[in-house]
Amino acid sequence: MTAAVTQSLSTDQQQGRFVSFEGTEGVGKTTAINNLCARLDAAGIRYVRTREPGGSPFAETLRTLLLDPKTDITDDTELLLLFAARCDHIAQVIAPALARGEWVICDRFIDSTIAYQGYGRAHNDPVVQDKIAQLIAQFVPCQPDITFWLDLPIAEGMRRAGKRGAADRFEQEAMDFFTRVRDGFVACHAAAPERITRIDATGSAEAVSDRIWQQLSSY
Ligand code: T5A
Repeated sequence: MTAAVTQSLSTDQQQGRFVSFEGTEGVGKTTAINNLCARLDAAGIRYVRTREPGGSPFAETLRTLLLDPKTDITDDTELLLLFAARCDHIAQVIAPALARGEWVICDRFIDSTIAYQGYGRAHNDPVVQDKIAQLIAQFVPCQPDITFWLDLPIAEGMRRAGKRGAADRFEQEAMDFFTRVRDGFVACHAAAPERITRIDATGSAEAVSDRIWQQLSSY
């Protein structure tokens, strides 16, 4: 297993890479990241596993507030808190790991903001999309090398996520919100096909992980 995995990544590929995972609720990002990290462990590749919102102590504090169903804030406040969390996360975790030559495996990053805040909240309002673009330009010095967009019918993701119990502030949104969010990921993919790879997230967790590994190995 270890030898096979190591052979499937070239020496160059074993240098640090910034890999993000994206998708609507319950598509299987956490599960896919677990499986990827197991393969990276087996290959002896050093990586930092992290997530957004969150990833650093301060950003995790903001995550708790952002996901709390009792939090009552405007869309602009939500957007700015997401970027405050991201700014700290990049400074404390992502940039140092990349500088050390390690891989960064991140559960959600900028595409989630475009999809959730730009499409889900703001119905693709160009004014809001412009705000997001400006925030990315100002505060995101490092973008992922590779993004895996796990695509699954919304209802199936909700069904998978629903098995887990209480819904957070985002999971309480209605189906049309998540339909717009998926439209947002479709748009992100169309705008950056060289960075974002669509992964069919139907089928078993093992099959999804194999699709991701196949793509990563050929990157
Ligand atoms: N957000 C985030 C924004 O609005 N803007 C932003 O800029 C950012 C960064 C974060 C929330 O914040 C929002 C988006 C989110 O609503 P999160 O923790 O990332 O929250 O939440 P989710 O995406 O909802 O994470 P989930 O844990 O719900 O989904 P995952 O990680 O995609 O799915 P996972 O792996 O936990 O799987 C869900 C269930 O399905 C099973 C698993 O065992 C689990 O029970 N499963 C499968 N079942 C069958 N077949 C498979 N292939 C399966 N894969 C997993």
